[in-house]
Amino acid sequence: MALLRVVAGIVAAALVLGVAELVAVFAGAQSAPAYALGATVVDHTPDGVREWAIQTFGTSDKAVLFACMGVVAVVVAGLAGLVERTDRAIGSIAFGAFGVVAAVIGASRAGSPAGALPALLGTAAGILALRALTRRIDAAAPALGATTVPASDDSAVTVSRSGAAGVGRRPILGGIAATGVFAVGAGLAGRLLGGARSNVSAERATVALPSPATPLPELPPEADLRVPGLTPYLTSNREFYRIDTALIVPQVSTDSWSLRIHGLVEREVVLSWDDLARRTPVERLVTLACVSNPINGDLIGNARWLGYRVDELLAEAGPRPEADMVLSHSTDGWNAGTPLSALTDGRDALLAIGMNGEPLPVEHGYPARLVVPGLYGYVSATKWVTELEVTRFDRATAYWTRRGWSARGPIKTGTRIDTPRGRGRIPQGRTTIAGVAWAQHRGITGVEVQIDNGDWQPARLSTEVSIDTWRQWVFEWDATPGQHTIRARSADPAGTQTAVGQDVIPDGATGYPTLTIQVRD
Ligand SMILES: Nc1nc2c(c(=O)[nH]1)N[C@H]1C(S)=C(S)[C@@H](COP(=O)(O)O)O[C@H]1N2
Ligand SMILES: [Mo]
Repeated sequence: MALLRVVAGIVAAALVLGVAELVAVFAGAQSAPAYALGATVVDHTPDGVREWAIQTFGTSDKAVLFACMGVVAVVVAGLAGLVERTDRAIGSIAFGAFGVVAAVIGASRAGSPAGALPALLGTAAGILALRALTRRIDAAAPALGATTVPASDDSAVTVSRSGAAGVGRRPILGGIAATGVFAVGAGLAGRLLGGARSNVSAERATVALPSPATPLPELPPEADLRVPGLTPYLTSNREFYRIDTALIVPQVSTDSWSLRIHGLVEREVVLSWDDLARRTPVERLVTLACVSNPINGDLIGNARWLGYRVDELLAEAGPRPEADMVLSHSTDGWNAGTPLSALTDGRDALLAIGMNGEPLPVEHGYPARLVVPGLYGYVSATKWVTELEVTRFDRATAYWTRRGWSARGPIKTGTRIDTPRGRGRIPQGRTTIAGVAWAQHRGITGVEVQIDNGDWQPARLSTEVSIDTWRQWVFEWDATPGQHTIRARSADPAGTQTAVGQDVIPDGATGYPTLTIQVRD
């Protein structure tokens, strides 16, 4: 009996989510409880946990979050089912409480009262199902020999057991199965319809990118040294790291997209996609990096970005003299605070619409995002961007700054060893050590390699394409048998990067990448 009650609670909860998914097709994907609650958890996850999740699960962190939420939901729903009785609706009250909370969060996520509907209607369906299933279980309970039957009364137990299969259990199991089927059907239908309705991939495939004012010059032959195992100079869209807080990739169509520039400006400006089309874009190479990139990590990539100069767009609105920050907002409520000076000092800060010759991939911000050379993504690279709010650092606080990260995030000079890779054993003799080095908007002036605490020796560098992109480096080494420690470090015009190790929080990791390898004899 207890098991049936637990299962009833779980299928009733599944019905809540299934019906909610279906209603969310009309109320907006952001309002589905699974998404709205997940997004709220993401927004309130403590720094340490977030860092641990990113470093442990990488880009699967979102799947892990949903799995954890699923486990919690199953446990809570099972308990609610277990305590529910026809004349004691404790489980239903728990469902109702969940529904109210999810409705409030759904409405606020969707930005409209309609966002409450998925949770409310879903919960109503779930409570009806839980009540109906509980009534059947309670009605059958005496016949099924509930725990109230004294164990010593053998005849009573025997009678009730025999009645179990025939009278009581079949309608209960039927009800549970029907509820489950309905829940899964509604959920799948909601997902399919919602996906078809909002998916912008088809639209993206039809976007014809404008040509830049001047085409990018061809890369110098030595920009990419093409060493086996070494990261290519250009990162393909497929290989490009993805970091964001979005549990559902925002689907923003060019028709609905606009960029509003407001706040401390002379005149508010709203640009539609067609307004952009009347302007001429530029194309630039910029290496984007995440502040959460650990030493030797891969949350960094170099792409060719097509976009409109942010300094020109801002000039149309006319920032007031007291402004010193631009808070850029995305459709999903995320934001970044960028120093106004970084957007207007002449560097190639772009409102990007193209990445490596294609419209922005949807997960990289389609149809438009910011790319600012020299600044970590969390303070600059807003994807799905629709608003530039000109403001001041002492008035506004951006998403990650509220969560303990630095308000300002210039990219720190860094070095990565790509080859040889750690752990494996390598043969003795001539060995190519190679990697990448970056100091966006300052430029890499040199890379040095150290073997076993010996002297630092200069590596060979790829040709500098721009100070906004990384450079490859190569060092030839005659590997001798035994264990060796390899370190690398870079310099920018201000000097050699710091050897002091620091974690990614609050403004980026520092320290030299170190590799320990075994050389065979
Ligand atoms: N809307 C939105 N934009 C965002 C983020 C986000 O969470 N939401 N994350 C930022 C961070 S922390 C980084 S490092 C870059 C990563 O961009 P990519 O995913 O295209 O590599 O996007 C930035 N833009
Ligand atoms: Mo980031």
